[in-house]
Amino acid sequence: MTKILVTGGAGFIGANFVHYTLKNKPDYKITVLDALTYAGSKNNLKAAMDKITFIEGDITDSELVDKLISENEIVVHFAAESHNDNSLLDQWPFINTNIIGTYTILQAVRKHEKRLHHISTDEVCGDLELDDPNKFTESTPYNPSSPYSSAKASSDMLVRAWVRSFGVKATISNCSNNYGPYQHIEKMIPRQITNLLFGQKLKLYGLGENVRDWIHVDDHNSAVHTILEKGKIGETYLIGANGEKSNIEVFNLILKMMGKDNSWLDHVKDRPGHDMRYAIDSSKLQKELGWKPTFTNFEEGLANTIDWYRDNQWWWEPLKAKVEAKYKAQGQ
Ligand code: NAD
Ligand code: TDX
Repeated sequence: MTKILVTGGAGFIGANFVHYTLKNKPDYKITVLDALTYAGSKNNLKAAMDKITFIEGDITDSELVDKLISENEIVVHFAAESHNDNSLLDQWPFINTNIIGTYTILQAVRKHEKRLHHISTDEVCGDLELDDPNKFTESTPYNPSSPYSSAKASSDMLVRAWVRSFGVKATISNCSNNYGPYQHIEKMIPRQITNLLFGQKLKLYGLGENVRDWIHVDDHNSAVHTILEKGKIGETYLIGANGEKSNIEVFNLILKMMGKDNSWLDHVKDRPGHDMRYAIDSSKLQKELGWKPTFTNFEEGLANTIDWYRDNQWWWEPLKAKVEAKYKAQGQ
C-alpha cells in the first residue's frame, strides 16, 4: 500500500480524486487534509469516509503539515482558494492558502524527502484572443490576470524553485475548466443548473463570448494518476481534453437540456478583468505519458452533470440562498 496525502480532498476536484482513487487504484491508502472552508464539505466524501483517514486542518499549519507529510509517501496538493470572483472581493485568503500554504507543504516535503504533485490551473498563462490559432503549452509564459490566478502562478513558481534549489521531487499540472459532480454552486455550470432547478434565470456575464476549455473531472484525475505513475520529476504537464466552448454555447445547451427557452437567460454585469479564452494543448501528456481523456462527448457529460444536481438537491440546496445573495450584491 502506498500512503498518499490529499490536501483539499473535501473540495470539488479533491473529493472526486478520492472517489476515483478508491475505485480505480486500490493500492493507495488515503489521508485527506482539508480545512473545510465554505468550499469544502464532508458531504463530498460521504461514501468514502469509512475507507480513508480524514484530518480537519489547515495547510498553513506547519506543525500539522510536517507530521502528516512525514507519515505519507506522496502528497497530491489540491487545497486552494479557487474562485476568481471571490478573489476580486477579498484577496488575503488567496495569498494565505495558495502561496503560504504551498510554501508550508514544500518545506515539509523537502525536509522529509517526499514526492509532491502540485495541482494548478491553465489560468496562470493569462488568456488568449478568440481568433488566436495557438493554445497554451508548457512553454507559454506566465501572465496571470486575477488575484486567484496570480496566487496560483506564485505557488507554481515556488514549486519550480524548490525543485531546482533543493532537489524536491515534485511535478506540476495545469488543467483547464473542470465540470462534474460535487462542484460548488458558485461556479458557472452548477450555478446555472441549480438556478433553473430553483425557478431562477441563468446569469451570463457580459456577452458570453468568453471561451473555456471544459474537461470532465474524472479525466483530470486520471491524468493526475498518470503523472504520479509515469511523470518525470521537475516537469510540468498541461491537462486538457479539447473541450473549447463559448459561455453562451454552454448556456444554450443547459437551457435546451432542461427544457427552457431564451427568456430564462439574464445578461448580468461582466467580471472585471474577465479572461477571454483558455485553450490547452495537452500533446506532451498524451505523447510522453500516453494519457487520453475518456469523456470526449461534452453534451453527454453535461447531461449527466445536470442529472446529478437534479438527484442531489440535499447536497446543494442549503447553500443556494447565500451564494445568490452574494452574487446579487455584486450585480451578478
Ligand atoms: P474547491 O474550492 O472546490 O476546493 C478547495 C478545497 O480546499 C476545499 O475543500 C477547501 O476546504 C480546501 N481548502 C481551502 N483552503 C484550505 C486551507 N488553507 N487548508 C486546507 N484546506 C483548504 O476547488 P476545486 O475546484 O476542487 O480546485 C482544486 C484545485 O484544482 C485548486 O488547486 C485549483 O486551483 C485547481 N484547479 C481547479 C480547476 C477547476 O476548474 N475547478 C481547474 C484547474 C485547476
Ligand atoms: O454565473 C456565472 N456566469 C458566467 O457567465 C459565473 C459564475 C461565471 N460565468 C462565466 C465566467 C467565466 O467566463 O463563466 C466562465 C466560467 O466561470 P467560473 O466557473 O467562475 O470559472 P473560471 O473563472 O473560468 O475558473 C475555473 O477554471 C479554472 C475555476 O473556478 C478555477 O479554479 C480554475 O483554475
